[in-house]
Amino acid sequence: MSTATVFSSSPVLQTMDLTCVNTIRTLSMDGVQAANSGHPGTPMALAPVAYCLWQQFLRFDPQDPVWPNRDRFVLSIGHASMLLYSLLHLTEVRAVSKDYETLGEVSVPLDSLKAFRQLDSRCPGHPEYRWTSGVETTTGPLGQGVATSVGIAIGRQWLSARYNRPGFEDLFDFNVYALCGDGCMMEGISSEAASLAGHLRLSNLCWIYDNNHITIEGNTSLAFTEDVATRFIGYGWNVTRVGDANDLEMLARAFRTFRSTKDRPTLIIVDSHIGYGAPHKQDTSGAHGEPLGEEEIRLAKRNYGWPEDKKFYVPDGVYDHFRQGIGKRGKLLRDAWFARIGDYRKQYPELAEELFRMQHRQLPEGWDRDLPEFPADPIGLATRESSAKVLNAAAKNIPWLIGGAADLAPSTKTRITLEGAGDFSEENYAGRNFHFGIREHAMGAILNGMSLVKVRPFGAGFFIFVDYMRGSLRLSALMELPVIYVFTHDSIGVGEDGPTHQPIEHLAHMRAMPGLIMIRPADANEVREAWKVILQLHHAPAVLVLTRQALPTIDRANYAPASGLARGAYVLADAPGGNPEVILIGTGSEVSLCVEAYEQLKKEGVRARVVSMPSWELFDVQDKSYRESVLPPRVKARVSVEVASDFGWSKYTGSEGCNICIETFGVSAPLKQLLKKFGFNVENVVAAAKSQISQHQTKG
Ligand SMILES: Cc1ncc(C[n+]2csc(CCOP(=O)(O)OP(=O)(O)O)c2C)c(N)n1
Ligand SMILES: [Mg+2]
Repeated sequence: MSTATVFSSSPVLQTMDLTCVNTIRTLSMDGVQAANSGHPGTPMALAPVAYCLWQQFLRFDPQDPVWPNRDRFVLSIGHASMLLYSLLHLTEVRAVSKDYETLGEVSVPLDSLKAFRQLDSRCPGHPEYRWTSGVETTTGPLGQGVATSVGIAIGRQWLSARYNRPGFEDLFDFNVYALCGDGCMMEGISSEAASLAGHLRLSNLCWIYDNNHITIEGNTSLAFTEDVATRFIGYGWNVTRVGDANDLEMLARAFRTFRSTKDRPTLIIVDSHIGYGAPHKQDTSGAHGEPLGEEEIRLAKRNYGWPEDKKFYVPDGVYDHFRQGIGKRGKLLRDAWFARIGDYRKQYPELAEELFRMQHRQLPEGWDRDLPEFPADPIGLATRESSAKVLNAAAKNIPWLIGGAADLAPSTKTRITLEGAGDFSEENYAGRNFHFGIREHAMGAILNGMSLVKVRPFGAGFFIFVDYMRGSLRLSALMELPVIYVFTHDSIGVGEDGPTHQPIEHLAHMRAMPGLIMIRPADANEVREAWKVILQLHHAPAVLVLTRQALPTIDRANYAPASGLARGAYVLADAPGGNPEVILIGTGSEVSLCVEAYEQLKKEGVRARVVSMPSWELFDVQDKSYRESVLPPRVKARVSVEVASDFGWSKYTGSEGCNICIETFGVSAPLKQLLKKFGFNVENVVAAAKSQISQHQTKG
């Protein structure tokens, strides 16, 4: 097909529509060219799709891009970021401050488009939530966007079910659109998420699949021949097709079909031509991920009937056209919503108050009043058990604390057992217990999506399977979303299940991730304190790491209070006069072992200190004087005890310290045998402490 034919085969584009579409295309091409890197081809192909959706359908007010009932647009093909940036620019979306006040300036001025991919530009390589207003979620790792969109759609259903009332059925009725490509479709996470979306019959969810048959290595025939339509029909989706991405009529018809489909999600498969209009690069992988080049751009612009030498050109009337379309419609909808929220507040003051707090990430008054205290108990209970109690006590007072597990709620003890909590299902979108199925990766992305609509989600599983969801968890951290991850079965403590189920390097993995708060509490009262800290986080995801096996509940009359947890590490037991010869540092299940060793050492006249260190991240942000009061620099004899890799521990023990750890995979056996095999017993800790003392004395 010659380019001319392709170009003129767009029969239904009206003049102003065409001008707007071509503005999006040329801004995208020029942005990538100026950056000398990026992905021009897909924005060129999908400009009409995005234009049709935004201009005719999206219920979005560019003047208030955080209006809670706005439709969400997710660019799952994050590499096509210039498509989104061009739209944000042309629709004059306003910038929003971090505390959600809408500011006067535009989010993406033309200068930002010109500075695509440059330091500090509002237009980074891939769209970043919390950096560019109008970006609903960070995308780039393929598949994450679509999976997150399922979480947004789930969150919307939950909000509707809880807060909509007769006469206020439209309080929450927004739709979620996600634009995806071959890459998203190939990634397993999209299958997990689509399967759940179909199961839950999320009729507010629409994915638009750019079926261009091109990925980086070439034609999709290299690796992808499945029948996507049949696959999605199998998931229970409504599947429709648009044979030409330039056909605005057909696109509009597909979006109308989506809006009138009330019993399942919709997939719109759109056939497009990557690099549309570029004479030498259209339909080739060459249009995917590199600038077209000045000459090819000139020729493409010629094909569009565009001034060939103009760059970043926005013809007269384009801004105004968007103002009259999405701008006007969005503002009317948004203003009407806010007008009615006043009536809602009068009729349902408590629900309105809940919504206000939730949307501002605040907690209800008295949210922590029922959190339990646990009496000292040498046998104690597993931290997953105490966590269940604390979680339920918190959930009682925080109605939007909702979540579930990847088929492991009975093991992770994460069920909300409060009366009426219910199960989230197609029949009951108000349920607070979620069944994500055995889909860890999608669960993480779905939690992100739920958090993006401001409910407080938690997700649970065995710690070992964090491996399966690291991609999503990383985006929680990158987006600064306060998602709560509850991971149990945190060590060789799982015993007989063996090395496939025994985390070793996982604590180190989590500690290495920026922006994440991990807490591994030592007993039931530390669990309570951990939840307290976690629930008050606004901009960080938390990972709570819990045991399967019982841990003694430390006698706080003899040892320091658990409230020390909030500072990440604290002196639990100390030498007389606060003058230790050696410091024992433990986390989680190893803290009680350190205490036992401490008592033994005390009997022998050795001055030891026990530091419980449930969270490196919380400790590292304390001021220096606190940190040095816990770990005095002069005390070099130090022993860390943790049933995991020692990776990173020398940061606290020094290169001459001792790390009692596990350097191999685990083994299948009863826990007692394992603890002996790996050296987690009092004798070993005592011996290590003494050896540290003599080693450092000799040196000193
Ligand atoms: C998880 C993940 N793996 C690999 C990549 C690198 N990558 C970026 S775009 C791309 C090809 C995507 O093809 P497609 O979705 O069809 O986009 P198109 O080329 O059609 O724009 C790849 C492999 C990525 N961004 N994310
Ligand atoms: Mg493709």
